Amino acid sequence: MAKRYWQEEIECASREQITQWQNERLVKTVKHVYDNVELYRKRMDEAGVKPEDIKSIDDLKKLPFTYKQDLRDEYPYGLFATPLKDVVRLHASSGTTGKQIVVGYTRNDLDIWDDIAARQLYAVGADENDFVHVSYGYGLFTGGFGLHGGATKIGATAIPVSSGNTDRQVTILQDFGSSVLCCTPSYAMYIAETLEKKGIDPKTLNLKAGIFGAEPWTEEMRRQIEEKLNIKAYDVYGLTEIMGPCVSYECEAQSGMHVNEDHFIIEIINPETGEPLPYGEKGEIVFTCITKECCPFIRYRTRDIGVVTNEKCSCGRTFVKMTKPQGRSDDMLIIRGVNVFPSQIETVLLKMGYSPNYKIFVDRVNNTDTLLVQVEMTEAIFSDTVTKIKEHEKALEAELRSLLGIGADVQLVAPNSIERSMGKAVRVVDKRKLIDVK
Ligand code: DLL
Repeated sequence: MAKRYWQEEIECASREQITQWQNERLVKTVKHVYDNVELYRKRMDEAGVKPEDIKSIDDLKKLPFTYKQDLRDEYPYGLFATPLKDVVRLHASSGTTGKQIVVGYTRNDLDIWDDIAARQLYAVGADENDFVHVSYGYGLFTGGFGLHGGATKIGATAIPVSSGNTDRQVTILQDFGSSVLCCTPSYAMYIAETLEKKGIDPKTLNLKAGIFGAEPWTEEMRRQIEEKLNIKAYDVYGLTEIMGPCVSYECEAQSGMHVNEDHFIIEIINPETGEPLPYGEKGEIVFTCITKECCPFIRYRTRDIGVVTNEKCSCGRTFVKMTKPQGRSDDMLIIRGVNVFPSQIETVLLKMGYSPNYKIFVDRVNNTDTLLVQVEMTEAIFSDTVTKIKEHEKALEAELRSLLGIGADVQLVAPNSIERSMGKAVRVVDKRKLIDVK
């Protein structure tokens, strides 16, 4: 793919230039939130930090963290730093637990969002000749509108299909000539499965690339999607609180996502102590927004676990890259004292030739944690004898034990028996938590 950028002078800027932008913008943003949001003023006063103490990004660590709980406590508009008359759009997310959180955008915030989504689309090879098929949900979720804004900004034809109605998605893919598909990776797999069932060869479609994110997915899953849809599959990361999709974006190197550092400062911290960690070390991802007007969260604790690298990228972009988040610290399962990420289980399943249609059940029986992995058999296994199926289960159990370091039970279930997801897949049922809540 020829090298192409939406904003080359920014995406390929020198480190000195990026640092200069970050220094100037951080100073301005800290003053903005201190002057306009009571919570920041209170937290900074308590920490003994004044806006004047923040002169450059080296002073970032002096600033208190912001948490998702703060958005819940200040629901709905308590953290907005601009008057409501300047807010032109609201987005919200309910997450898996608790009250929903609300984030506002000014006109200027939306322009920036469109630009970073445009960077993502350019990075995967899209331009004004493309048809961008957006199957992320439109609505309060940021996925649909986020990619849509980028598509119209680059002059491509946006197809705002939204999620659901998979038969119709397929018809549109065929009839409208969609060339870039945007949806969750689990939904991309479902679309691929539907094509297969209908006997449609993906080579007959116009698709060339996909922008998949909003949930964890593995490299194995990427390979499967690329093969089944005959496209290049790119990762995209973001969260409602920061700016929805495209906070970081993958380029043709497909080896991590460039963080839009002219708008967001990324830090990796030790989640236990809050201490910043150097590049290359694994920890919790923390973002500080430095150009947003309405909700410029400062040192926002994402709970996502990842690694940042500043190695030179072959694409020419100079923004640092973050790895695929390896799960959220609050998604991490602790089973019999061992940390288990659902993505580790997915890696094993896909390597062993199973589809990414699985469910993980965790329970506590007689004070001992139990782990059950349900996965759909392949059609070939389905026609095997019961004894053979048991052997396949044992083989998977052995593989899981060797990777996770603890035993897991495996239950192979009939093909197509696990419910498909049109948005973020819910794969873990932790019955221990359900009991705790009661
Ligand atoms: O999922 C925004 C988004 C939309 C991102 C479309 C990408 C594409 P939330 O619903 O607030 O926002 O969920 C944010 O999803 O903290 C991560 O835990 C997870 N997540 C997002 N992208 C990825 C990814 C959107 N590429 C939460 N890989 C984040 C792994 C991801 N996890």
